[in-house]
Amino acid sequence: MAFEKTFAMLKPGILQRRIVGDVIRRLEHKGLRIQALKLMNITPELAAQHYAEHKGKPFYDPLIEYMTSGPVIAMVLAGEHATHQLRKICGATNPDEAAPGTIRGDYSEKMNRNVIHASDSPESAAREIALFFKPEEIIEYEDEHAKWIV
Ligand code: FUP
Repeated sequence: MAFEKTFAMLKPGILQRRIVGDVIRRLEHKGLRIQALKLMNITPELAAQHYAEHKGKPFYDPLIEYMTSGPVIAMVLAGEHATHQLRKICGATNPDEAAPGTIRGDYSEKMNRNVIHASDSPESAAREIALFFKPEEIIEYEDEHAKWIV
């Protein structure tokens, strides 16, 4: 594992509940560096590409409906082992299993409303980043803070 980019998406309920700041604060405090961030409505086509691996499963149609029900915030985050670290901060997919202190553990009650998406591998992250961002939207910059945390 190494310094890498990963992809996160705050799902529609996060905006409605006014907890965007709380969730992003947790990511920043861990040391993850925001390199791209976009408030956007996702089309059914983009949602279908993003969740292609789940097509045909019983939860697929409600998932696409939920993900297109309101704006999301898509992000590129960078850091040491960023994909692994982000997954740990998010907690288990099922909020019943997500530990207190994790984002899903603290803010969600049901699997189909689990508030945040996080890539499950560096390969998925690369695929998902390319779906949501153009290369020029991802900003490389000097991180003065990095020497204190990396
Ligand atoms: P994750 O990688 O943690 O986002 O989880 P998955 O790719 O397995 O699932 C994607 C999304 O589908 C989850 F965030 C919630 C939803 N889902 C369900 O609603 N029911 C299920 O049984 C599994 C997943």
